[in-house]
Amino acid sequence: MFKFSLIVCVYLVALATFGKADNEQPVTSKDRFRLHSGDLMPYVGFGTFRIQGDAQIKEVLDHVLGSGYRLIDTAQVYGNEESIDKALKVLLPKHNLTRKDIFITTKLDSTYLGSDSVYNRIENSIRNLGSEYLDLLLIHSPGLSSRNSKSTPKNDSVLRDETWKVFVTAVKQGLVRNIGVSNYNVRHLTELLRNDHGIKPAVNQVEWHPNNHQADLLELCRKEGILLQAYFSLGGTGRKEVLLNRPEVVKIAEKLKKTPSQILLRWALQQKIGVIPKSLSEAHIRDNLSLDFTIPAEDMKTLSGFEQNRLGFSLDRYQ
Ligand SMILES: NC(=O)c1ccc[n+]([C@@H]2O[C@H](COP(=O)([O-])OP(=O)(O)OC[C@H]3O[C@@H](n4cnc5c(N)ncnc54)[C@H](OP(=O)(O)O)[C@@H]3O)[C@@H](O)[C@H]2O)c1
Ligand SMILES: *[C@@H]1O[C@H](CO)[C@@H](O)[C@H](O)[C@H]1NC(C)=O
Ligand SMILES: *[C@@H]1O[C@H](CO)[C@@H](O)[C@H](O)[C@H]1NC(C)=O
Ligand SMILES: CC(=O)N[C@H]1CO[C@H](CO)[C@@H](O)[C@@H]1O
Repeated sequence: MFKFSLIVCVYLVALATFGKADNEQPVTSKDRFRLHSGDLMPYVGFGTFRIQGDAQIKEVLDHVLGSGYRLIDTAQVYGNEESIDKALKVLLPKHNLTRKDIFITTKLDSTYLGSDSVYNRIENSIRNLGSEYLDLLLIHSPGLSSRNSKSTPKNDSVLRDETWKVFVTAVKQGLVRNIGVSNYNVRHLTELLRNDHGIKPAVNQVEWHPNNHQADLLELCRKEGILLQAYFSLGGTGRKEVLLNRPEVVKIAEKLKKTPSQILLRWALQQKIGVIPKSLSEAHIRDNLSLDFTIPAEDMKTLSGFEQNRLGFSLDRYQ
């Protein structure tokens, strides 16, 4: 009996020590976040916004898989789900991978938020992606992008709730493994957590970079075990100069012998925030996965201290 207790005790101490060490370890580009479902989601993924057409998608994803990315971020509105499927049919065997080795995120087209077609749209994405399931499905935004005279009279809050109910059904039926949200502020997320129909959101994907970050949103996500995943880490397509050429970023990059892009991605990763950079260039794709270094505290402070200036739309405009 004593021996047994001792073993249990040693085990518990080992578990506590390991758990602690694990928490304190800086995140590396190979690390994965454990979602509520138990699934592991890579912290670093690849974004595919504005990468379109079978040829371009195949060329880019070949570099992406070859560099070691295992998460692909798409959306119904990116119009590339079918191209991604065609490319993966060839590229997975080429890179000695199977569907299980990769993690695919897609997002519900906001035009359909709260509509009768949500379930159909999910089935359609699964068909497009040639898969039996989605690893992660997100509500693309917390409201309709535009309201016109033909829009539903229901407010955004009701549309979000009705969508989430269908998402929960899709998980229960095995179509989708994890569900989450995108562009949710603290108010939207708090509302969902109050009435989640049995499944908490796994992820919140938001605009997040040194010019736009909110401590309260990060704190709420951490408290609830939700992965905060950043987009526009590099300033977004077409606005690279905003962050990549910023003198403080360039200076820190030179000091640490890294590229400005690696500094911006590491700044997020070091705070256990997911990133999904997008690039058409093979060198950039590789560059963006070399993130296993540490930015010293004083430089983290500099980066986090930039004036706040959202690049995309305001999330507060949604009811
Ligand atoms: N949920 C949402 O509402 C939402 C909104 C926006 C984006 N997203 C997701 O987030 C992903 C990332 O956002 P994003 O594509 O807009 O912007 P981003 O990743 O911030 O920036 C992409 C731009 O950075 C350049 N770049 C990439 N790596 C570089 C490097 N190492 N050095 C220099 N430049 C580099 C790329 O140009 P090159 O091609 O020349 O490398 C591209 O123009 C999207 O693809 C999408 O999956 C989601
Ligand atoms: C492919 O992957 C399997 C299983 O991970 C491994 O045993 C095998 O050696 C790999 N083959 C090549 C060519 O990399
Ligand atoms: C949205 O509509 C519902 C049902 O009509 C109502 O209960 C709720 O208070 C409204 N919320 C907002 C933010 O307007
Ligand atoms: C050019 C470059 O930095 N390549 C790196 C990209 O990331 C992979 C995986 O982290 C490294 O092995 C490469 O050296």
